[in-house]
Amino acid sequence: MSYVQPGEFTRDTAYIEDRITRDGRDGWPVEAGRYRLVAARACPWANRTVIVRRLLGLEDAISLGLPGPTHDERSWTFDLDPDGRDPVLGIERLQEAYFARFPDYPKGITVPAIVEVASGMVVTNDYPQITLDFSTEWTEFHRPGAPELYPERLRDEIDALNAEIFRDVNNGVYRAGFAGSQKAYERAYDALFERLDVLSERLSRQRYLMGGTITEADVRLFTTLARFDAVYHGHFKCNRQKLAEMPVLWAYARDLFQTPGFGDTIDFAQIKAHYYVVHRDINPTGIIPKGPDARGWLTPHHREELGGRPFGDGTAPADPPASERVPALA
Ligand SMILES: N[C@@H](CCC(=O)N[C@@H](CS)C(=O)NCC(=O)O)C(=O)O
Repeated sequence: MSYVQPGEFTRDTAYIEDRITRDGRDGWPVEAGRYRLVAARACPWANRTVIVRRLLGLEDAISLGLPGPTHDERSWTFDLDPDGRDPVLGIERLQEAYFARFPDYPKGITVPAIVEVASGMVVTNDYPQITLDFSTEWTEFHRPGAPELYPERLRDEIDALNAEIFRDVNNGVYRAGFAGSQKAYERAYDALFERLDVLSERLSRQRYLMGGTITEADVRLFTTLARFDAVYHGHFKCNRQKLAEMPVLWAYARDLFQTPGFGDTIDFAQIKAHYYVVHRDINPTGIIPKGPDARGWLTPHHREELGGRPFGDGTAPADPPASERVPALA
C-alpha cells in the first residue's frame, strides 16, 4: 500500500458527515451510553477526540474503544483486546462497523469513528466536527468544572487559527512526509516551519493560543507537537529543528503535556509503532526507532510565569479510569 502520492499529497476530506446533536436532526440524538468512540492512541486526529472527551468529562456518556497501533490494508483491528475483539462492539475490525452502515464503503476505514452500539453502525468519522460537537451538543453530560473549549465569542478566531494550523501543521507534516516530489516536499516543509515560527511568536507573549485559557485550538496544535520529535522530524523529514530545539513551542507543549487530559492520552510506543510500521513505502524495513528519550516531556516548563488559568472558570479533570491509562514515561 502506498501512502505517498505523485507530486502533492492531498488528504481526502470528505467524511461521513452525520452529526450527533441534541435535536437529533440527522437521526442520531445525543444520548449517554448509545455511542462508542473508536480512537487509536497512535492517530493525531483521534487523539483530539480522546483529549476533548477527557477534558469535558464525557467518559461515562461515550465509551472508548482502542484499536492497536498498527494495521494492514484492511485497516484498524482490535488486537489489543481479549480475543482480538472490541469488548462492547464485538468486532475484530473497525471495517465491520463501516460495512454495517455502508456495505460497499469505498474509502479509508479511518479513526476516529463514532459507532452506535446497538446497531453496530458507524455514525460519523468527521473528526473536525466531532470535537466541536462534544463541546456544544453534549453539554448536559459535561462534568462539573468542564472548561469551555469553544466559547461562542472566540469561535471565528478559533476557526481561522485552526484552518491555518490544519493546513500548515497538522496536515502539513503529512504533506511533507507523503510528498511525491522534491518541490512538493519543500513547499510543505517551508510552510510548516514558517507557521511554527508565527505560532512561536504568538506563544511567547501568552500562555495558550487564545490567551490565558486552553481552547480547542490548543488541543489541535498539541497533537501534532506531541508526535513531532518521535515521528515527524525523522519519518516525515520535518527536520529544520526538533521541537526540543524550539524553546517557546517546546515549553508550551510540555505545559500542555503536564496538564491533566493531555499527556495522559499520549502513548509514544504506539505512536512510533503506527507510523514506522504502517507506512512501509517510506520506511520499508519497518524498524521502529528507539529514541528519542521521552522523559524530557516531564521537565519544568515555567509557562505559569505567563499567568493564565488553564481551565478558565473550570477545573482539571480527574485521573483517567484504570482501563484507559497510558504507560508512564520510562
Ligand atoms: N480520515 C481523516 C483523518 C483520519 C485519519 O487519517 N486517520 C488515519 C490514522 S492517523 C487512519 O485511520 N488511517 C487508516 C488507514 O490508513 O487505513 C483524513 O483522511 O483526513
